[in-house]
Amino acid sequence: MSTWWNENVPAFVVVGRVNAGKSATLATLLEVDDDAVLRVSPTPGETTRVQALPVIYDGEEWIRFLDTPGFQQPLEAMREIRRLAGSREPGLEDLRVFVESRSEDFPDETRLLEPVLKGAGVLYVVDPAKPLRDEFLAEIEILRWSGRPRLALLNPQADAAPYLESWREKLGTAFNLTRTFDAHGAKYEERRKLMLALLHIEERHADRIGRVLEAMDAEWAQRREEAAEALVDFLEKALTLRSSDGIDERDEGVPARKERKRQALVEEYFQKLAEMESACLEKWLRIYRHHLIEADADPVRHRGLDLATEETWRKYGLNRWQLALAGAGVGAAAGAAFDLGVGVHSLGAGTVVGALGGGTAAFLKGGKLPELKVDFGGARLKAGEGRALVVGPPASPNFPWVLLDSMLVRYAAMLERAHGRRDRARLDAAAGASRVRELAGGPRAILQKWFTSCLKGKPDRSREPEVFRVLLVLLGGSENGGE
Ligand SMILES: Nc1nc2c(ncn2[C@@H]2O[C@H](COP(=O)(O)OP(=O)(O)O)[C@@H](O)[C@H]2O)c(=O)[nH]1
Ligand SMILES: [Mg+2]
Repeated sequence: MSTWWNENVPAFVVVGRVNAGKSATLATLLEVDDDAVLRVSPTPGETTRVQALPVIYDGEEWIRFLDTPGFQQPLEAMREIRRLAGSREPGLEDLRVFVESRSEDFPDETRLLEPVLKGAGVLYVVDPAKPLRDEFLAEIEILRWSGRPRLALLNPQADAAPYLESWREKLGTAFNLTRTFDAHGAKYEERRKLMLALLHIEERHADRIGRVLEAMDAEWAQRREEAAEALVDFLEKALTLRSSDGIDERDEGVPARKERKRQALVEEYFQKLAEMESACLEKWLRIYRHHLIEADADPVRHRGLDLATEETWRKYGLNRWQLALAGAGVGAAAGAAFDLGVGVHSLGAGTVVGALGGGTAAFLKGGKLPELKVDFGGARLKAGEGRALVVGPPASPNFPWVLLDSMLVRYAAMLERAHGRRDRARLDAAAGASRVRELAGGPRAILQKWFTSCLKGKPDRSREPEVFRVLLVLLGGSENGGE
Protein backbone atom coordinates (compact mmCIF):
# COMPACT_ATOMS: atom_id res chain seq x y z
CA MET A 1 0.00 0.00 0.00
CA SER A 2 1.35 3.40 -0.84
CA THR A 3 1.35 5.96 1.92
CA TRP A 4 0.66 8.81 -0.47
CA TRP A 5 -2.64 7.47 -1.82
CA ASN A 6 -6.06 7.69 -0.20
CA GLU A 7 -9.09 6.53 -2.19
CA ASN A 8 -11.32 9.10 -0.51
CA VAL A 9 -9.22 12.17 -1.19
CA PRO A 10 -8.92 13.66 -4.68
CA ALA A 11 -5.27 14.10 -5.62
CA PHE A 12 -3.28 16.24 -8.02
CA VAL A 13 0.16 15.05 -8.98
CA VAL A 14 2.80 17.65 -9.78
CA VAL A 15 5.09 16.64 -12.61
CA GLY A 16 7.68 18.21 -14.88
CA ARG A 17 11.43 18.35 -15.42
CA VAL A 18 13.77 18.22 -12.45
CA ASN A 19 14.27 21.83 -11.26
CA ALA A 20 11.23 23.11 -13.14
CA GLY A 21 9.98 24.46 -9.81
CA LYS A 22 7.49 21.73 -8.89
CA SER A 23 8.25 21.81 -5.19
CA ALA A 24 8.49 25.62 -5.13
CA THR A 25 5.07 25.83 -6.80
CA LEU A 26 3.52 23.61 -4.16
CA ALA A 27 5.34 25.42 -1.36
CA THR A 28 3.96 28.76 -2.49
CA LEU A 29 0.49 27.43 -3.17
CA LEU A 30 0.25 25.75 0.23
CA GLU A 31 2.34 28.30 2.17
CA VAL A 32 5.07 25.92 3.24
CA ASP A 33 8.37 27.75 3.78
CA ASP A 34 10.03 24.87 5.64
CA ASP A 35 12.48 22.62 3.77
CA ALA A 36 11.89 19.87 6.30
CA VAL A 37 8.28 19.68 5.11
CA LEU A 38 8.80 20.42 1.44
CA ARG A 39 12.26 20.51 -0.04
CA VAL A 40 12.94 23.25 -2.60
CA SER A 41 16.48 22.99 -3.88
CA PRO A 42 18.67 23.57 -6.91
CA THR A 43 20.32 20.17 -6.34
CA PRO A 44 18.57 17.60 -8.52
CA GLY A 45 17.61 14.25 -7.11
CA GLU A 46 16.64 15.39 -3.63
CA THR A 47 13.06 14.27 -4.03
CA THR A 48 13.26 10.58 -4.77
CA ARG A 49 9.76 9.46 -3.94
CA VAL A 50 6.19 10.68 -4.13
CA GLN A 51 5.28 12.96 -1.25
CA ALA A 52 1.72 13.75 -0.21
CA LEU A 53 0.78 17.28 0.85
CA PRO A 54 -2.70 17.30 2.32
CA VAL A 55 -4.98 20.35 2.23
CA ILE A 56 -6.79 20.31 5.55
CA TYR A 57 -9.48 22.69 6.75
CA ASP A 58 -11.74 22.18 9.76
CA GLY A 59 -10.00 18.92 10.50
CA GLU A 60 -10.86 17.36 7.15
CA GLU A 61 -8.53 16.63 4.27
CA TRP A 62 -10.36 17.95 1.21
CA ILE A 63 -7.76 17.38 -1.47
CA ARG A 64 -4.08 16.55 -1.60
CA PHE A 65 -1.14 17.29 -3.82
CA LEU A 66 1.57 14.79 -4.67
CA ASP A 67 5.09 16.07 -5.25
CA THR A 68 7.30 13.90 -7.47
CA PRO A 69 10.96 13.79 -8.52
CA GLY A 70 9.97 14.58 -12.11
CA PHE A 71 10.92 13.21 -15.49
CA GLN A 72 14.48 11.93 -16.05
CA GLN A 73 14.35 10.10 -19.37
CA PRO A 74 11.18 11.26 -21.08
CA LEU A 75 12.34 10.51 -24.64
CA GLU A 76 13.30 6.92 -23.87
CA ALA A 77 10.11 6.44 -21.85
CA MET A 78 7.99 7.77 -24.69
CA ARG A 79 9.64 5.38 -27.17
CA GLU A 80 9.15 2.45 -24.81
CA ILE A 81 5.45 3.23 -24.29
CA ARG A 82 5.01 3.53 -28.07
CA ARG A 83 6.70 0.18 -28.51
CA LEU A 84 4.39 -1.40 -25.93
CA ALA A 85 1.34 0.02 -27.70
CA GLY A 86 2.41 -1.39 -31.05
CA SER A 87 0.51 0.13 -33.93
CA ARG A 88 -2.18 1.74 -31.73
CA GLU A 89 -2.11 5.29 -30.36
CA PRO A 90 -0.92 4.73 -26.76
CA GLY A 91 -3.42 5.19 -23.95
CA LEU A 92 -3.85 4.76 -20.20
CA GLU A 93 -3.61 0.96 -20.44
CA ASP A 94 -0.21 1.17 -22.14
CA LEU A 95 1.00 3.50 -19.38
CA ARG A 96 -0.15 0.86 -16.89
CA VAL A 97 1.80 -1.88 -18.63
CA PHE A 98 4.81 0.41 -18.79
CA VAL A 99 4.65 1.16 -15.03
CA GLU A 100 4.17 -2.51 -14.16
CA SER A 101 6.91 -3.89 -16.38
CA ARG A 102 9.56 -1.20 -16.75
CA SER A 103 10.01 0.33 -13.28
CA GLU A 104 13.60 -0.86 -13.03
CA ASP A 105 14.78 1.04 -16.08
CA PHE A 106 12.49 4.03 -15.55
CA PRO A 107 12.19 4.54 -11.78
CA ASP A 108 11.34 8.25 -11.96
CA GLU A 109 8.85 7.98 -14.80
CA THR A 110 7.01 5.07 -13.19
CA ARG A 111 6.89 6.92 -9.86
CA LEU A 112 5.21 9.94 -11.34
CA LEU A 113 2.86 7.89 -13.50
CA GLU A 114 1.62 5.70 -10.65
CA PRO A 115 -0.62 8.41 -9.16
CA VAL A 116 -1.88 9.26 -12.64
CA LEU A 117 -2.93 5.62 -13.10
CA LYS A 118 -4.72 5.72 -9.75
CA GLY A 119 -6.76 8.70 -10.94
CA ALA A 120 -4.89 11.80 -9.91
CA GLY A 121 -5.26 15.01 -11.91
CA VAL A 122 -2.05 16.36 -13.43
CA LEU A 123 -0.23 19.63 -12.82
CA TYR A 124 2.59 19.99 -15.30
CA VAL A 125 5.15 22.64 -14.31
CA VAL A 126 7.45 24.10 -16.96
CA ASP A 127 9.96 26.91 -17.08
CA PRO A 128 9.15 28.79 -20.31
CA ALA A 129 12.63 30.31 -20.34
CA LYS A 130 13.85 26.93 -21.61
CA PRO A 131 13.56 26.09 -25.30
CA LEU A 132 10.84 23.61 -26.14
CA ARG A 133 13.13 20.66 -26.88
CA ASP A 134 12.25 17.08 -27.81
CA GLU A 135 12.47 15.94 -24.19
CA PHE A 136 9.68 18.31 -23.26
CA LEU A 137 7.58 17.26 -26.24
CA ALA A 138 7.95 13.68 -25.03
CA GLU A 139 6.76 14.63 -21.52
CA ILE A 140 3.77 16.43 -22.97
CA GLU A 141 2.95 13.45 -25.16
CA ILE A 142 3.09 10.95 -22.30
CA LEU A 143 0.82 13.10 -20.16
CA ARG A 144 -1.62 13.54 -23.03
CA TRP A 145 -1.84 9.74 -23.42
CA SER A 146 -3.00 9.50 -19.81
CA GLY A 147 -6.25 11.26 -20.71
CA ARG A 148 -6.43 12.64 -17.15
CA PRO A 149 -7.57 16.19 -16.37
CA ARG A 150 -4.42 18.24 -16.71
CA LEU A 151 -3.30 21.77 -16.10
CA ALA A 152 -0.06 23.24 -17.46
CA LEU A 153 1.68 25.80 -15.27
CA LEU A 154 4.18 28.25 -16.69
CA ASN A 155 6.65 29.09 -13.93
CA PRO A 156 8.94 31.76 -15.38
CA GLN A 157 12.24 31.57 -13.52
CA ALA A 158 13.74 34.49 -15.41
CA ASP A 159 12.44 37.81 -16.72
CA ALA A 160 12.91 36.93 -20.37
CA ALA A 161 11.02 33.97 -21.81
CA PRO A 162 11.79 33.99 -25.55
CA TYR A 163 10.06 30.65 -26.11
CA LEU A 164 6.88 31.54 -24.28
CA GLU A 165 4.64 31.60 -27.32
CA SER A 166 5.82 28.25 -28.68
CA TRP A 167 5.24 26.79 -25.21
CA ARG A 168 1.74 28.22 -25.05
CA GLU A 169 0.86 26.90 -28.47
CA LYS A 170 2.08 23.39 -27.69
CA LEU A 171 0.54 23.25 -24.23
CA GLY A 172 -2.74 24.55 -25.59
CA THR A 173 -3.12 21.46 -27.75
CA ALA A 174 -2.30 18.93 -25.02
CA PHE A 175 -3.72 20.39 -21.76
CA ASN A 176 -7.16 21.40 -20.57
CA LEU A 177 -5.86 24.73 -19.33
CA THR A 178 -2.61 26.67 -19.22
CA ARG A 179 -1.92 29.14 -16.43
CA THR A 180 1.02 31.24 -15.32
CA PHE A 181 2.13 30.80 -11.73
CA ASP A 182 5.31 32.43 -10.47
CA ALA A 183 6.54 30.03 -7.79
CA HIS A 184 8.76 32.74 -6.33
CA GLY A 185 6.30 35.61 -6.59
CA ALA A 186 2.67 34.48 -6.54
CA LYS A 187 0.46 36.22 -3.98
CA TYR A 188 -2.90 35.30 -2.55
CA GLU A 189 -4.91 36.20 -5.66
CA GLU A 190 -2.71 34.02 -7.87
CA ARG A 191 -2.82 31.13 -5.43
CA ARG A 192 -6.57 31.39 -5.42
CA LYS A 193 -6.69 31.44 -9.23
CA LEU A 194 -4.61 28.29 -9.39
CA MET A 195 -7.00 26.52 -7.04
CA LEU A 196 -9.90 27.74 -9.17
CA ALA A 197 -8.22 26.39 -12.30
CA LEU A 198 -8.10 22.95 -10.66
CA LEU A 199 -11.81 23.21 -10.05
CA HIS A 200 -12.33 23.92 -13.73
CA ILE A 201 -10.30 21.00 -15.03
CA GLU A 202 -11.58 18.44 -12.53
CA GLU A 203 -15.31 18.89 -12.27
CA ARG A 204 -15.81 15.52 -10.60
CA HIS A 205 -14.28 17.09 -7.51
CA ALA A 206 -15.72 20.58 -7.92
CA ASP A 207 -17.52 20.30 -4.56
CA ARG A 208 -14.42 19.56 -2.57
CA ILE A 209 -12.25 22.10 -4.37
CA GLY A 210 -15.03 24.65 -3.90
CA ARG A 211 -14.92 23.99 -0.16
CA VAL A 212 -11.18 24.59 -0.20
CA LEU A 213 -11.68 27.93 -1.96
CA GLU A 214 -14.29 29.01 0.57
CA ALA A 215 -12.05 28.00 3.45
CA MET A 216 -9.08 29.83 1.92
CA ASP A 217 -11.10 33.03 1.61
CA ALA A 218 -12.51 32.78 5.10
CA GLU A 219 -9.09 32.15 6.55
CA TRP A 220 -7.58 35.02 4.60
CA ALA A 221 -10.20 37.45 5.92
CA GLN A 222 -9.66 36.16 9.43
CA ARG A 223 -5.92 36.59 9.22
CA ARG A 224 -6.36 40.22 8.20
CA GLU A 225 -8.59 40.78 11.20
CA GLU A 226 -6.02 39.26 13.50
CA ALA A 227 -3.35 41.44 11.91
CA ALA A 228 -5.50 44.56 12.41
CA GLU A 229 -6.07 43.60 16.03
CA ALA A 230 -2.33 43.27 16.59
CA LEU A 231 -1.81 46.64 14.92
CA VAL A 232 -4.34 48.44 17.15
CA ASP A 233 -2.66 46.88 20.12
CA PHE A 234 0.80 47.93 18.96
CA LEU A 235 -0.20 51.52 18.15
CA GLU A 236 -1.86 51.97 21.51
CA LYS A 237 1.21 50.69 23.35
CA ALA A 238 3.63 52.65 21.18
CA LEU A 239 1.81 55.95 21.41
CA THR A 240 1.38 55.78 25.16
CA LEU A 241 4.99 54.73 25.69
CA ARG A 242 7.10 56.87 28.04
CA SER A 243 10.49 56.38 29.62
CA SER A 244 11.06 58.03 32.96
CA ASP A 245 13.60 58.34 35.69
CA GLY A 246 13.79 60.34 38.87
CA ILE A 247 16.07 63.38 39.11
CA ASP A 248 17.53 64.73 42.30
CA GLU A 249 19.27 67.95 43.32
CA ARG A 250 22.62 66.81 41.97
CA ASP A 251 21.09 66.26 38.55
CA GLU A 252 19.41 69.62 38.75
CA GLY A 253 22.67 71.29 39.67
CA VAL A 254 24.86 69.71 37.02
CA PRO A 255 23.40 70.16 33.52
CA ALA A 256 25.74 67.54 32.02
CA ARG A 257 24.37 64.90 34.41
CA LYS A 258 20.83 65.77 33.55
CA GLU A 259 21.66 65.61 29.85
CA ARG A 260 23.23 62.17 30.29
CA LYS A 261 20.10 60.92 31.99
CA ARG A 262 18.00 62.37 29.24
CA GLN A 263 20.11 60.67 26.59
CA ALA A 264 19.82 57.34 28.36
CA LEU A 265 16.06 57.73 28.51
CA VAL A 266 15.88 58.60 24.81
CA GLU A 267 17.78 55.44 24.01
CA GLU A 268 15.60 53.38 26.29
CA TYR A 269 12.52 54.90 24.71
CA PHE A 270 13.52 53.92 21.18
CA GLN A 271 14.62 50.50 22.27
CA LYS A 272 11.27 49.80 23.87
CA LEU A 273 9.50 51.16 20.83
CA ALA A 274 11.50 48.83 18.58
CA GLU A 275 10.69 45.87 20.80
CA MET A 276 7.00 46.66 20.49
CA GLU A 277 7.34 46.90 16.72
CA SER A 278 9.14 43.57 16.58
CA ALA A 279 6.49 41.95 18.70
CA CYS A 280 3.76 43.11 16.32
CA LEU A 281 5.73 42.05 13.25
CA GLU A 282 6.40 38.66 14.79
CA LYS A 283 2.71 38.20 15.43
CA TRP A 284 2.03 38.99 11.77
CA LEU A 285 4.70 36.57 10.61
CA ARG A 286 3.08 33.85 12.70
CA ILE A 287 -0.39 34.65 11.37
CA TYR A 288 0.89 34.50 7.77
CA ARG A 289 3.10 31.44 8.39
CA HIS A 290 6.44 32.95 7.55
CA HIS A 291 9.50 31.49 9.25
CA LEU A 292 12.28 32.76 7.02
CA ILE A 293 11.52 36.45 7.42
CA GLU A 294 13.03 38.26 10.36
CA ALA A 295 11.23 41.00 12.21
CA ASP A 296 13.61 43.76 13.25
CA ALA A 297 16.44 41.83 14.79
CA ASP A 298 18.39 44.76 16.12
CA PRO A 299 16.20 46.93 18.29
CA VAL A 300 19.13 48.93 19.61
CA ARG A 301 20.00 50.38 16.28
CA HIS A 302 16.41 50.49 15.33
CA ARG A 303 16.95 49.56 11.76
CA GLY A 304 13.36 48.86 10.87
CA LEU A 305 12.00 52.32 11.23
CA ASP A 306 14.75 54.80 11.68
CA LEU A 307 12.76 57.61 13.13
CA ALA A 308 15.80 59.82 13.28
CA THR A 309 16.30 60.20 9.55
CA GLU A 310 14.91 63.11 7.65
CA GLU A 311 14.29 60.78 4.70
CA THR A 312 11.73 58.83 6.70
CA TRP A 313 9.83 61.96 7.58
CA ARG A 314 9.65 63.19 4.03
CA LYS A 315 8.50 59.91 2.62
CA TYR A 316 6.09 58.60 5.23
CA GLY A 317 3.26 59.87 7.34
CA LEU A 318 0.80 62.51 6.20
CA ASN A 319 1.81 65.49 4.15
CA ARG A 320 1.56 68.92 5.77
CA TRP A 321 -1.93 69.73 4.66
CA GLN A 322 -3.36 66.38 5.55
CA LEU A 323 -1.75 66.66 8.92
CA ALA A 324 -3.14 70.11 9.48
CA LEU A 325 -6.61 68.97 8.55
CA ALA A 326 -6.45 65.83 10.63
CA GLY A 327 -5.18 67.81 13.61
CA ALA A 328 -7.96 70.35 13.27
CA GLY A 329 -10.45 67.54 13.43
CA VAL A 330 -11.59 68.55 9.97
CA GLY A 331 -13.07 65.34 8.76
CA ALA A 332 -15.24 64.28 5.92
CA ALA A 333 -16.53 67.61 4.64
CA ALA A 334 -13.58 69.96 4.45
CA GLY A 335 -11.18 67.07 4.11
CA ALA A 336 -12.98 65.88 1.04
CA ALA A 337 -12.56 69.29 -0.58
CA PHE A 338 -8.83 68.99 -0.20
CA ASP A 339 -8.78 65.40 -1.35
CA LEU A 340 -10.62 66.41 -4.48
CA GLY A 341 -7.89 68.88 -5.20
CA VAL A 342 -9.86 72.06 -4.58
CA GLY A 343 -6.45 73.19 -3.57
CA VAL A 344 -5.09 75.03 -0.64
CA HIS A 345 -3.28 77.55 -2.76
CA SER A 346 -6.40 79.07 -4.17
CA LEU A 347 -7.66 79.76 -0.69
CA GLY A 348 -4.56 81.61 0.43
CA ALA A 349 -2.49 80.34 3.27
CA GLY A 350 -3.82 82.95 5.71
CA THR A 351 -7.40 81.89 5.27
CA VAL A 352 -6.55 78.25 5.61
CA VAL A 353 -4.46 78.63 8.71
CA GLY A 354 -7.19 80.77 10.20
CA ALA A 355 -9.82 78.20 9.44
CA LEU A 356 -7.77 75.39 10.82
CA GLY A 357 -7.76 76.66 14.37
CA GLY A 358 -6.29 73.94 16.52
CA GLY A 359 -4.67 72.35 13.52
CA THR A 360 -2.37 75.25 12.88
CA ALA A 361 0.24 74.10 15.30
CA ALA A 362 0.17 70.71 13.68
CA PHE A 363 0.66 72.26 10.28
CA LEU A 364 3.61 74.33 11.37
CA LYS A 365 5.37 71.46 13.05
CA GLY A 366 4.43 68.78 10.58
CA GLY A 367 7.48 68.86 8.39
CA LYS A 368 10.05 69.01 11.12
CA LEU A 369 12.10 66.20 12.46
CA PRO A 370 10.72 64.67 15.58
CA GLU A 371 11.88 66.18 18.78
CA LEU A 372 11.40 63.99 21.73
CA LYS A 373 9.15 65.59 24.21
CA VAL A 374 10.98 65.97 27.49
CA ASP A 375 8.89 66.59 30.48
CA PHE A 376 10.57 67.69 33.68
CA GLY A 377 7.54 68.04 35.83
CA GLY A 378 5.94 64.68 35.58
CA ALA A 379 3.95 63.51 38.50
CA ARG A 380 5.51 64.60 41.72
CA LEU A 381 6.94 61.69 43.52
CA LYS A 382 6.83 61.29 47.26
CA ALA A 383 8.17 64.28 49.17
CA GLY A 384 11.95 64.36 49.19
CA GLU A 385 12.39 62.05 46.26
CA GLY A 386 12.65 64.79 43.72
CA ARG A 387 11.10 65.12 40.36
CA ALA A 388 10.85 62.84 37.37
CA LEU A 389 12.36 63.15 33.93
CA VAL A 390 9.92 61.80 31.35
CA VAL A 391 10.81 61.15 27.73
CA GLY A 392 8.43 60.44 24.88
CA PRO A 393 6.58 60.50 22.59
CA PRO A 394 8.23 62.51 19.80
CA ALA A 395 6.67 65.94 19.54
CA SER A 396 6.08 65.88 15.80
CA PRO A 397 2.38 65.42 15.08
CA ASN A 398 3.40 63.16 12.24
CA PHE A 399 4.88 60.60 14.63
CA PRO A 400 1.84 58.28 14.79
CA TRP A 401 1.37 58.49 11.03
CA VAL A 402 4.98 57.69 10.24
CA LEU A 403 4.82 54.81 12.68
CA LEU A 404 1.65 53.47 11.08
CA ASP A 405 3.08 53.88 7.58
CA SER A 406 6.20 51.95 8.51
CA MET A 407 4.03 49.06 9.68
CA LEU A 408 1.84 49.10 6.57
CA VAL A 409 4.85 49.09 4.28
CA ARG A 410 6.22 46.05 6.07
CA TYR A 411 2.87 44.31 6.02
CA ALA A 412 2.81 44.72 2.23
CA ALA A 413 6.40 43.43 1.97
CA MET A 414 5.48 40.37 4.02
CA LEU A 415 2.56 39.56 1.75
CA GLU A 416 4.77 40.01 -1.32
CA ARG A 417 6.92 37.18 -0.16
CA ALA A 418 6.16 33.76 -1.64
CA HIS A 419 6.55 30.75 0.66
CA GLY A 420 8.34 28.83 -2.09
CA ARG A 421 11.46 30.93 -1.61
CA ARG A 422 14.14 29.57 0.65
CA ASP A 423 16.41 32.59 1.12
CA ARG A 424 16.17 34.59 4.31
CA ALA A 425 14.65 38.04 4.29
CA ARG A 426 14.21 41.07 6.48
CA LEU A 427 11.21 43.34 6.29
CA ASP A 428 12.27 46.73 5.03
CA ALA A 429 10.41 49.73 6.43
CA ALA A 430 11.63 51.97 3.63
CA ALA A 431 10.45 49.90 0.68
CA GLY A 432 7.32 51.28 -0.84
CA ALA A 433 5.25 54.42 -0.83
CA SER A 434 3.29 55.99 1.99
CA ARG A 435 -0.08 54.36 2.46
CA VAL A 436 -1.61 56.74 4.97
CA ARG A 437 -1.40 59.60 2.46
CA GLU A 438 -4.02 57.79 0.42
CA LEU A 439 -6.55 57.90 3.24
CA ALA A 440 -9.66 59.99 2.73
CA GLY A 441 -10.49 62.78 5.18
CA GLY A 442 -13.06 60.82 7.14
CA PRO A 443 -10.97 57.82 8.18
CA ARG A 444 -8.00 60.14 8.65
CA ALA A 445 -9.90 62.14 11.24
CA ILE A 446 -11.04 58.95 12.97
CA LEU A 447 -7.45 57.79 13.38
CA GLN A 448 -6.19 61.24 14.40
CA LYS A 449 -8.67 61.54 17.26
CA TRP A 450 -7.70 58.16 18.61
CA PHE A 451 -3.98 58.85 18.13
CA THR A 452 -4.35 62.08 20.11
CA SER A 453 -6.02 60.27 22.97
CA CYS A 454 -3.20 57.69 23.00
CA LEU A 455 -0.49 60.34 22.84
CA LYS A 456 -2.03 61.98 25.88
CA GLY A 457 -1.70 58.67 27.67
CA LYS A 458 -5.46 58.09 27.77
CA PRO A 459 -6.42 55.83 24.85
CA ASP A 460 -10.06 56.34 23.97
CA ARG A 461 -11.31 52.76 23.92
CA SER A 462 -14.74 53.76 22.65
CA ARG A 463 -13.12 54.71 19.36
CA GLU A 464 -11.34 51.40 18.95
CA PRO A 465 -14.00 49.63 16.85
CA GLU A 466 -13.93 52.32 14.17
CA VAL A 467 -10.15 52.54 14.33
CA PHE A 468 -10.05 48.78 13.84
CA ARG A 469 -12.24 49.09 10.75
CA VAL A 470 -10.07 51.83 9.22
CA LEU A 471 -6.92 49.77 9.84
CA LEU A 472 -8.57 46.72 8.32
CA VAL A 473 -9.18 48.70 5.13
CA LEU A 474 -5.61 50.02 5.15
CA LEU A 475 -4.21 46.50 5.51
CA GLY A 476 -6.45 45.28 2.70
CA GLY A 477 -5.17 48.09 0.49
CA SER A 478 -1.58 47.18 1.31
CA GLU A 479 -2.23 43.60 0.22
CA ASN A 480 -3.20 44.79 -3.22
CA GLY A 481 -0.18 46.92 -3.83
CA GLY A 482 -1.69 50.01 -2.25
CA GLU A 483 -4.75 50.24 -4.47
N1 LIG B 1 14.06 32.65 -9.53
C1 LIG B 1 13.24 31.59 -9.44
N2 LIG B 1 13.73 30.42 -9.02
C2 LIG B 1 12.89 29.37 -8.92
C3 LIG B 1 11.52 29.48 -9.25
N3 LIG B 1 10.94 28.27 -9.04
C4 LIG B 1 11.91 27.46 -8.58
N4 LIG B 1 13.09 28.11 -8.51
C5 LIG B 1 14.38 27.58 -8.04
O1 LIG B 1 14.74 26.47 -8.84
C6 LIG B 1 15.30 25.44 -8.03
C7 LIG B 1 14.51 24.17 -8.19
O2 LIG B 1 13.21 24.37 -7.66
P1 LIG B 1 12.37 23.15 -7.11
O3 LIG B 1 11.02 23.64 -6.79
O4 LIG B 1 13.11 22.43 -6.02
O5 LIG B 1 12.33 22.25 -8.43
P2 LIG B 1 11.73 20.79 -8.62
O6 LIG B 1 12.91 19.90 -8.83
O7 LIG B 1 10.89 20.89 -9.86
O8 LIG B 1 10.93 20.44 -7.42
C8 LIG B 1 15.30 25.96 -6.61
O9 LIG B 1 16.57 26.48 -6.30
C9 LIG B 1 14.25 27.05 -6.64
O10 LIG B 1 14.51 28.02 -5.66
C10 LIG B 1 11.03 30.75 -9.71
O11 LIG B 1 9.86 30.95 -10.01
N5 LIG B 1 11.94 31.77 -9.79
MG1 LIG C 1 11.16 18.93 -6.06
